[in-house]
Amino acid sequence: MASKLETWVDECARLTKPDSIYWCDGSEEEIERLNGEMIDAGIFQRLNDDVYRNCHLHRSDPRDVARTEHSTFICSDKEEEAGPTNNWKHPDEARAMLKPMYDGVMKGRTMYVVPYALGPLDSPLSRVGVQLTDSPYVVANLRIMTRMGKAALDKLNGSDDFEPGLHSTGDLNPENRYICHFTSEGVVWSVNSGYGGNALLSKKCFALRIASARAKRDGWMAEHMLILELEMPDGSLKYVAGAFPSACGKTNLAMLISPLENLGYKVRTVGDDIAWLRPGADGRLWAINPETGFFGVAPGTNEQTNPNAMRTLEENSIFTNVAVTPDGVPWWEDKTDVPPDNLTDWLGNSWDGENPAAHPNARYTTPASQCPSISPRWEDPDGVPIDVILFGGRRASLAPLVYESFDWDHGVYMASTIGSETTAAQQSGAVGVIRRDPMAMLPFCGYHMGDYFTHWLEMKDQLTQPPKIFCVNWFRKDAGGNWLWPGFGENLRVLLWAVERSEGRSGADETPIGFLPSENALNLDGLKIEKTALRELLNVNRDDWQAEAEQVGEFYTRFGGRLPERMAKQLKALNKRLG
Ligand code: GTP
Ligand code: SPV
Ligand code: MN
Repeated sequence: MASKLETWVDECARLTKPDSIYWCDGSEEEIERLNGEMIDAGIFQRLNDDVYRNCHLHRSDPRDVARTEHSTFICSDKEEEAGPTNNWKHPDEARAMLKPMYDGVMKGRTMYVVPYALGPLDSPLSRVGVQLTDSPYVVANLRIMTRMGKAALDKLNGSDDFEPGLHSTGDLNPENRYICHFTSEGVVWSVNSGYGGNALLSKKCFALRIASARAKRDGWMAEHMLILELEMPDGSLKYVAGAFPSACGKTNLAMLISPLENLGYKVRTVGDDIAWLRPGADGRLWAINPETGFFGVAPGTNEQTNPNAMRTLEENSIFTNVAVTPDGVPWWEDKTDVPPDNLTDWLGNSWDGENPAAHPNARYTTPASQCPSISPRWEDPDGVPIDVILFGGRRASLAPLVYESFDWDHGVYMASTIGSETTAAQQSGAVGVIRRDPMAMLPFCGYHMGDYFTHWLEMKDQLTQPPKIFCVNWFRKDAGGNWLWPGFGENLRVLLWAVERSEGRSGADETPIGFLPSENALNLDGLKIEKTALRELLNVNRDDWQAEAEQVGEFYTRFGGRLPERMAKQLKALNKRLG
């Protein structure tokens, strides 16, 4: 009898009608052949092998350069299950709409069957997925981002227990773009996009949206989090997880270079985007990075801000929508102070020197194993025990550099309120309005956000040694619009305070919003920062926080009866403390 996998591949092939079907094994020969075919087809451009060995440039369709949240749907049986923060379509309606789009869509193309594993193969948390796609570019990306090919198929070993995802780039028409998650069956259908989180179904679709719903059911967590390892001068290892909204600094924090290395503080990388966490037998929260690569924001990445990323992406990497020099060296804004001459921009035109040379969401896809700061424990099947969880957004005002929650419930409350201020760069809405992005999961929570809050609260019952929860904000600005905090590597100083607090060391002052570092509690050794800037960074303005609490109250009304009572209680208590 045919296995579920064979039956499903056959069914999808009858619908999409590819010329051929190819099962990926993940081998070296396979990727070399695919790269060659993509170069011949103009999908890939080989970069300069002297400086970027075995690297390729891909220019996506200019209408297909980022995730599209308005075309992303949770197709649960009932609308209520998707909640107020997700787009919803009835599964029958979604299937009826999508089937004609898939009908014959792969004619003249190859259907790649891509088995992949999320998480170390021998981890209790790991899962196998299989993506069907007509995009060799997607195959090449999945080979870097996941444990792709034979190893995953061997792990599956003929069983039915895999995550099925059907993907076609179709005609890339944004009007007909859909990323649909059938949450009750755990199936994803994605059509008319070839980009990142829309098309690499392992990433946001399975490792977050589908996994978050499973995690709620089965008592674990799938989160939009980096994981880093901090070695203390006594050699002990501390683990920090951090959730920041997209393009708000996870990759940079995960790879930071310690400015206090001479004092024995070192930072290593475990993951930069997604964490799967489960309670261990010891009552601690253990985390794995389900991925094997980084799909990182290129612009802004340079020798000063993130040298570890710069070293990682020098080999075996894919660059999407960056600019390129005549001799095949990739370039993006702020890679160097002065742009090189005669650049070709991300659209393939001679760069005009005015518009961005690289698309602002240009990305590199690069193997985690090449990262100089990768932790020896990054593939530990048990994961790493988390001591500290950070949440942060981009707040030009209000939110201090760091503050600590009073307890778990208060931490979950704080996490539910994070977000970023809209700026003049955004098209609609008044400047200074907050886009709330609870736990940085707004676009990635596969079920009702109110139930997700409940899940967070209830996880505490499984933990005798829960991580301590903090909020951070690297993005506070002065009246002139300048960053008050240097950020990047210097963020280590905040990590240190948080870790010390988790051990019951280091000083803190109680304020209405939480504990803040007391004077001299932050290690500022060797850092030049004005006293006034520091005071501003650690200031809690009661009037502003009262206004903030009012806005949170408005935000909470969206969740109606599904807002946990314990969260409403936290808001009430905050209001009381603010007087
Ligand atoms: P996704 O991959 O979209 O989930 O993003 P991410 O959270 O990994 O974001 P990333 O680390 O790529 O950072 C995105 C932007 O934030 C870049 O422009 C960085 O230069 C900027 N950034 C990161 N850390 C800091 C910091 O500490 N201070 C300041 N001012 N900017 C930062
Ligand atoms: C994000 O948007 O949070 C990303 C990039 O990490 S993507 O994979 O496109 O979702
Ligand atoms: Mn992300």
